[in-house]
Amino acid sequence: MALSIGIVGLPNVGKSTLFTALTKKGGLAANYPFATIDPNVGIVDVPDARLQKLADIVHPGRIVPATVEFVDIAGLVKGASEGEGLGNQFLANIRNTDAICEVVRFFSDPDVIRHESSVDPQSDMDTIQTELVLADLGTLERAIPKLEKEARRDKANAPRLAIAKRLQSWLNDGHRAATLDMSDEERAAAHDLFLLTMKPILYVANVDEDALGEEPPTIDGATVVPISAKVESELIELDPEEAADFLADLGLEHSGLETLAQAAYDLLGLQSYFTAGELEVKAWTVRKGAKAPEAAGVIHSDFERGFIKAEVASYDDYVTLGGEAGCKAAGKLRMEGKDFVVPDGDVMHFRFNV
Ligand SMILES: Nc1nc2c(ncn2[C@@H]2O[C@H](COP(=O)(O)OP(=O)(O)OP(=O)(O)O)[C@@H](O)[C@H]2O)c(=O)[nH]1
Ligand SMILES: [Mg+2]
Repeated sequence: MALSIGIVGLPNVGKSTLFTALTKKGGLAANYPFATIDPNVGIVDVPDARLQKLADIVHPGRIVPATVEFVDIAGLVKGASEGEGLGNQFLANIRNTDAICEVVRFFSDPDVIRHESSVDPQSDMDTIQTELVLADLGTLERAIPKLEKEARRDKANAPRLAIAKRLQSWLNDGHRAATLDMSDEERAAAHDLFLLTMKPILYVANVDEDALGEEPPTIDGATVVPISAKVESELIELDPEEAADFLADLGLEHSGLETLAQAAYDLLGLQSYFTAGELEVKAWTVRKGAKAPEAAGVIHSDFERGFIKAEVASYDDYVTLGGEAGCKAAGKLRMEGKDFVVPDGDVMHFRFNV
């Protein structure tokens, strides 16, 4: 399943510009029927240059990159959680995402009107945080009576009620749910509440073009990805060579999409491993620190259930030695068992039996 990211921010900060650029550039994953999903949901490929290198060796029928799903919603304004503006009714659309990407206006263009509640990046972020916190308080207000009933019916449900109440008072003090100190069990129970401020958040600083090469602005202990939505929307009009030249002129190596996708992977502690065969070369997304059976389970639950062994080559060996046969001949094709912690980029082949 694709990693999904909800885009939030004040009105007119460049959310849709960024979303459109991301979605167009990445192209829709072929196996995803666009017609059946909301127009504000876009699935984009995660660019990974290693896939092409592997394909040059294996000559597969197709290359299948990992994907990230972005969900664009209307701008949030002060009071959104009380029904002000449009954003509030769309917040439900991002309740199921894995992370939140907040676009913050840093660009100066006087022609683009700032929303009335927009003053500067810090106060803009405070406004958004307040609205997300208020939305979560609304969620808790609706959830708590049900949890009380369940706790009365069965004592085993009491811890779920307790954490909901702790979260309520934490959020009432203006904090994000994610920063509350919780045990693993509490965290799991909290997860079932689908709170927006439980999700990891990354900030896109929508900066002026000439600020792209500079140090990114810092935001208290948060991941900040400097992007120019305007540049991204220009990049998608170019063919790959022109786009590379344009990026080079700006002193950049990667497009905003690549940087953003990578930042999201890092934020969520994710990495890729590859499968390479005649049919396809494919990137799979797995947790950092995952062991071989869990990685196998990303392909199919049968692979995890019936896991026997994994044949593994590191990406570097695979490329240097020209593929599986070369790795085997050089003794670099390893057999790994169920305790093997999968590193980023390994080329894997699973043996299983169900
Ligand atoms: N100069 C400049 N203008 C931008 C940039 N990004 C967006 N804009 C302009 O800002 C205006 C608003 O952009 P949108 O992408 O529609 O903003 P939004 O955040 O989706 O706005 P809402 O959906 O209303 O909340 C448009 O006129 C864009 O062309 C940027 O990086 N630089
Ligand atoms: Mg928009």
